[in-house]
Amino acid sequence: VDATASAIPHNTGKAVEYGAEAARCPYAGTAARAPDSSAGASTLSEGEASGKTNGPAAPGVNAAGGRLERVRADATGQALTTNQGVRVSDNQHSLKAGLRGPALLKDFVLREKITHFDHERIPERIVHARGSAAHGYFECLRPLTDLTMAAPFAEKGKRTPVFVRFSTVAGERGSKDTARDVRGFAVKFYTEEGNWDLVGNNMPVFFIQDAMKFPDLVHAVKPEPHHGMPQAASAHDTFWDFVSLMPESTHMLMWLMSDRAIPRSFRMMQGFGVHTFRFVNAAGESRLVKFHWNPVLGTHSQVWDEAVKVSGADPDFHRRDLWEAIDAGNGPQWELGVQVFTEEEAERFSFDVLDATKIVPEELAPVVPVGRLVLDRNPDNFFAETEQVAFCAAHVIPGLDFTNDPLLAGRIHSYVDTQISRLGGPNFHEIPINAPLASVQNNQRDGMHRQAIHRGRVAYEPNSLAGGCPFQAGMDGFVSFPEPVAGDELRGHPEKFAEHYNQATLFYASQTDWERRHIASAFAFELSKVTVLAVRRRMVASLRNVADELARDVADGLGMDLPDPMPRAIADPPRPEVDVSPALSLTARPGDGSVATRKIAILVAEGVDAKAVSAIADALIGAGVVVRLVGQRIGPVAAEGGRMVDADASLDNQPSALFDGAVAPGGGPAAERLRADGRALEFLRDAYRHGKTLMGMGEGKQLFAAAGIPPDEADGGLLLVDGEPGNSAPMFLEALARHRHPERETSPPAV
Ligand code: HDE
Repeated sequence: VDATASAIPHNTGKAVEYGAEAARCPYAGTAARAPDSSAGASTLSEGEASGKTNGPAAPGVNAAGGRLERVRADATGQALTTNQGVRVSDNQHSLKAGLRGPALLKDFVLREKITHFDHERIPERIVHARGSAAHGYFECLRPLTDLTMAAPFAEKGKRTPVFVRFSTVAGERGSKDTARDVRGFAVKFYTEEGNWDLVGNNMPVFFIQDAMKFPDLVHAVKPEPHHGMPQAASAHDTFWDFVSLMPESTHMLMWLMSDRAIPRSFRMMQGFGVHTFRFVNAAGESRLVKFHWNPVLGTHSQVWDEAVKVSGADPDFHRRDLWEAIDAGNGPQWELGVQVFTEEEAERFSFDVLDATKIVPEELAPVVPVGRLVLDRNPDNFFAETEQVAFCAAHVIPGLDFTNDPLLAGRIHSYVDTQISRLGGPNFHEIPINAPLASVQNNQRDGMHRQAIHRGRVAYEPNSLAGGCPFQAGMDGFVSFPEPVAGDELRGHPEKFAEHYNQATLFYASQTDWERRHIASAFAFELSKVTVLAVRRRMVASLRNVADELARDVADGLGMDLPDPMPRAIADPPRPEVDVSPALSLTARPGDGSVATRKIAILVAEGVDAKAVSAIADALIGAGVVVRLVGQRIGPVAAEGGRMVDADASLDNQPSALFDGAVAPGGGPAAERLRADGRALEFLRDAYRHGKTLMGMGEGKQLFAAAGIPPDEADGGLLLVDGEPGNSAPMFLEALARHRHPERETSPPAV
């Protein structure tokens, strides 16, 4: 429509009020001709290459990428259309009877747009609602054909595409990343034998032994139903009421109160399959197996005060960290390790391997590295991939099978069931992120949102009208391991399930002093938020069965007397095989010593020593560190001698908790300005208290004194240096590689 073509206002009565120009025909919008759609990637046709393959992905090729290519949409150079492909002339105005008249019901463009918008949200996951995911591959480094037929372990160097989602458990979809919580670690392997989902957590045990208790556990930890608080936190009455009545939770509580529950990064946490699974080889022989993901960067955590501050400064801290690392080409890696043992060996353990509140200590079955997981591509679309991905503990492939773990049994049911309401019907396996690379043929039909167009009239088996297809695969298909079963139907648990404390004690005994202190103060903090005294008392009484030292520290922290120990379920518990297992300490996995992707702040202000800034920044960047110049405000800063440096962050927009360490370079006027800025002093105090690596250079050293940070030769993470700036960089990098300096901690904090 040519807006100038007609001088007659549409609303003749209002021409004056709105001005003749405005009252003319509606604004036409800018029109661009859509390129020939036959060449575009945004429409689908059966004829297009689907990217589905029946063979293993070639090394270096992510076969899952091809599958998603089929549905990727890109509007570059295209005109706006309705969902029916009709080009939209005006996306600014609804259709009205006169410019000030009523909107018309026949405006199908507006109605389609609003209707779709009204239904944009789907229910969030009942647990693990908040997550972040990435694509990558699993590479077999050691073939396991003697143990399992499972496709990913078939040959050395074989790569299987994966999609991995990390999550918190209790918080809602929009909650924060650094809550004290378990983290989900769910891996979908797109194998040529079908999809295998290893849906694990970053802790190797769980709160409960039997699926029957899962809804109770989740109701207890979620925000309390009357007022919907607290969000993403276990520090409230109902959680502690429940777990203090469930001594089987004690081992998991030790992990949850440890720093494992506040990881520094998804990239720096372990993952575990938790349950005991089965490997089955081609001869039909079975071994029991536990899965471990060990991060190449090591296991590292935050401290509580830091996690609290991060959640205010950047609630997306872990999501951003994962995204940025992959975006920068520093995708994280994990080693997959397996603990393999026989049923006979398991029989002899002092605990039951079907009990998900127990680990198999590495002393009893070593963790053997068999492959590596590499995450190298961010999703294109959060909703389509991260939100719609549907993991399922029941998704196994030939070569893998379940055990009779009663918690696992409930999971085998739950995951498919939950997707039916979350993803709106039984066809969620057709959503591109969930669709297997292996081809799918069966006689399941119809249902909400069916994508496949099944041809022919046969949807049953056996049949003769379709030549008997699709036919049963027989021994080529998934054959359940023929585990013998016997026994009466009854509700109860095996004898060894009744021992609840041995491994909680083992975990505590295996921690360093500072890890133990953190555990005690986490218990004290969480229980201090509990308003019912009897619940606090019951929990401390339970902790007396773990370690008296711990119970005493927690009771001290709560200002209460030590209660009598809680009576145990069994009077004469079996003796554990090991009293200490060093692998349970975070310090057991320092990582490969690399400082790449760590974030360091260099504090700058007017008059800063620009030479020192660039010398230290260059050295850090050379080692792969992410450097930010943090100023009193962002933008150019006049440095000493007329040079300029550019502050890309400010003391307000990136506070100290977001960094792994900080440097205060020299330059008298800068030091003077920052000394007078409470935010700069707070920045250093927080970094110090959080155990981070710090360096003061020349006049920059004055800032530490002003912040009340005492010089301490014995503190390897506090470097106060003079002289050539470049010479100090190696010292700083070495200290940074140690991640934290918890030896400087005092209780209460001196700084
Ligand atoms: Fe889950 N769990 N779970 N869980 N779980 C879900 O499935 C459930 C358990 C885990 O990134 C739900 O799709 C039951 C243990 C992860 O999408 C639901 C029981 C472990 C994720 C469900 C457990 C997990 C879930 C919610 C006890 C570690 C997120 C939405 C019998 C081994 C996956 C969904 C993702 C998600 C049920 C216990 C890990 C409701 C019934 C133990 C990582 O189906």
